[in-house]
Amino acid sequence: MLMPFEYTSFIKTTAMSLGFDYCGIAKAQKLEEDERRLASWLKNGFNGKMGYMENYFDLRIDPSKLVPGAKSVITLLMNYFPSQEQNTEAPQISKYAYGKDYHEVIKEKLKIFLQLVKENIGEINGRGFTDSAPVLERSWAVKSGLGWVGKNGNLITKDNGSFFFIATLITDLELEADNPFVKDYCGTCTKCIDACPTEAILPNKVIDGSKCISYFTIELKDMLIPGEMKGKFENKMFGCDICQEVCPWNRFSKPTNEIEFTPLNEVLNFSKDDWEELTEESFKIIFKKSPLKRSKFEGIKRNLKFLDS
Ligand code: B12
Ligand code: SF4
Ligand code: SF4
Repeated sequence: MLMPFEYTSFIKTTAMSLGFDYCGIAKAQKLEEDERRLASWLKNGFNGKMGYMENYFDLRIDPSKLVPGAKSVITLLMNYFPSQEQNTEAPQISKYAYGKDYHEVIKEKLKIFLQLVKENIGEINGRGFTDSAPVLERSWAVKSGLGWVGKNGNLITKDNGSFFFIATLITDLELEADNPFVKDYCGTCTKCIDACPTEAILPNKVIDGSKCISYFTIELKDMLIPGEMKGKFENKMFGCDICQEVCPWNRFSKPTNEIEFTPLNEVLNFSKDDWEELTEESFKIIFKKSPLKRSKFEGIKRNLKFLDS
């Protein structure tokens, strides 16, 4: 068993050994400023039809509501920047969705992480999350010193840009906290705001989720995408990376080492015709473990039709 003074370095070494690229720690406390930001975001309806964003408000701003007695929030980042590009003529898929679904890949790693902590430190209370839980992951990443929230709303690291997934582990273990990231390296740049085709990027790092292409192509379950968006999607069929691709900090992106994020051949090489001819049966087999399954076959077909209209 480890001594308490060894806990923090054990956490950080374990994170790296499991394939995470960054690990930062913040003291678990109520997120006072985020409470205000989140309330205003919801009040403005920027969640659109993502009704789940209105649930569990109290849990989102207070980690001790998710893990009783929470003392530390460990934030982990995992690079997903692919080494290969998709066929540029084909309907475009966001880079995060080239390989295996990150929810599954990261969930497995978090499970092992908690197991290792219990084996080496003892019985602790802890829960790991990525994306699907009511946790303000970007805010915790800033509080853990990993980077800043850019004008495009994304968490940006100074060394490697923003093509990272975020995961959090909330625990009742007392750990040494890192200093929050207080600087902002966007400066006078406005490239993301200028490039966003649907004007979803508002002042003060606020994203109108209800106008984001990612929302329309992945989260919106309606049969039709609103007509006023016609001609604005720049061939995006699933998600959108425009505000990250134009960001100068992503010149520093390096390809991921995670084998599970290796792009599917179909993602890289399918032509527009291949997508259009794809049957539901084949979709279910090819994209069984891919993030594309969130849109379902009907969603992908709807998006393709919208790009053509
Ligand atoms: C809902 C959601 C969406 C919605 C709404 C987007 C939004 N901006 O809220 C939609 C579907 C549009 C979306 C799109 C995308 N998403 Co999304 N999404 C989420 C989800 C589930 C919740 C986000 C949320 O709480 N929104 C509410 C608003 C109010 O919170 P927020 O955007 O996180 O903003 C907070 C911070 O910016 C903070 N903040 C602002 N300034 C400052 C300054 C300081 C000092 C601090 C401390 C905090 C701070 O204030 C806000 C809250 O108080 C998170 C996972 C999670 N549980 O966090 C993933 C998540 C944010 N998404 C992610 C990704 C990858 C994307 C896409 C790139 C996917 C794609 N390629 O299509 C796009 C990017 C769009 C964009 N420009 O933001 C990643 C972000 C990784 C990163 N490096 O930042 C996350 C963290 C998922 C994950 N686990 O990796 N997403
Ligand atoms: S992901 Fe695309 S649509 Fe959404 S804010 Fe960024 S550029 Fe705009
Ligand atoms: S494009 Fe410019 S303004 Fe936008 S996030 Fe990147 S550095 Fe910041």
